[in-house]
Amino acid sequence: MLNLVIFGAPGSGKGTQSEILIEQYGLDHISTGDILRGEIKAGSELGKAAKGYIDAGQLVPDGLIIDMIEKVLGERKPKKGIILDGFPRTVAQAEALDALFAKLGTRVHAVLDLQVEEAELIDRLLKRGQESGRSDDNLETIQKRLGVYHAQTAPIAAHYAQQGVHHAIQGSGAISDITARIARVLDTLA
Ligand code: B4P
Repeated sequence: MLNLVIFGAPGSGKGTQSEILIEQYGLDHISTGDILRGEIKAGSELGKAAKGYIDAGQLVPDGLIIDMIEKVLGERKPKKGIILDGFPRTVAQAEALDALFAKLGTRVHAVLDLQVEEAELIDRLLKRGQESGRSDDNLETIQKRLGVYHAQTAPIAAHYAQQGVHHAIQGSGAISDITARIARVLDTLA
């Protein structure tokens, strides 16, 4: 089993690198952002509850996210492992994940922390907003999301550093170069 957390600020390339890693390593993919957008599209109760937070650049409350992850982890039976993309996003979520994985007899093997300069993050997300029309990819909401990232999400790095599984990855440059940097880290785990 190889359980990876792909971590970083909004726009750091989590979704982009996850797509490549699931192909290369045969991992199951759980993106909380994608699941929430799917729930919003489907008009479910969870989607209705999440929409206001996402459009405002805020995190969806921990209780809703942790219940959602518990359900998804129970439904999927990953054979080779899992890549968690966009989760955990708070220390409370990281602690809940540790407990869920412990119940399943497994753990987080590596946290890949994609590090990108703020100006580049804003540039990437504005570009994506023009192409995808995502409701949270506008300048005002992007700036709020970056503030939330620094206040609530970045402290998770220390949580995983204590467990000895945190890896900083330089996240700017060509997408394939970043994948190669990640592969070098994963090779050291084998
Ligand atoms: P997410 O969907 O996770 O959105 P994100 O942080 O913007 O990252 P994403 O993975 O989509 O983008 P990527 O960096 O790959 O979350 C959206 C919202 O959902 C959150 O704000 C929150 O409200 C809610 N939510 C989700 N999970 C939650 C949780 N656990 N708890 C509470 N709330 C939660 O890519 C961005 C752009 O950069 C792309 O256009 C890509 O093409 C480009 N790019 C990538 N790599 C590049 C490179 N090397 N060079 C140039 N461009 C690159």
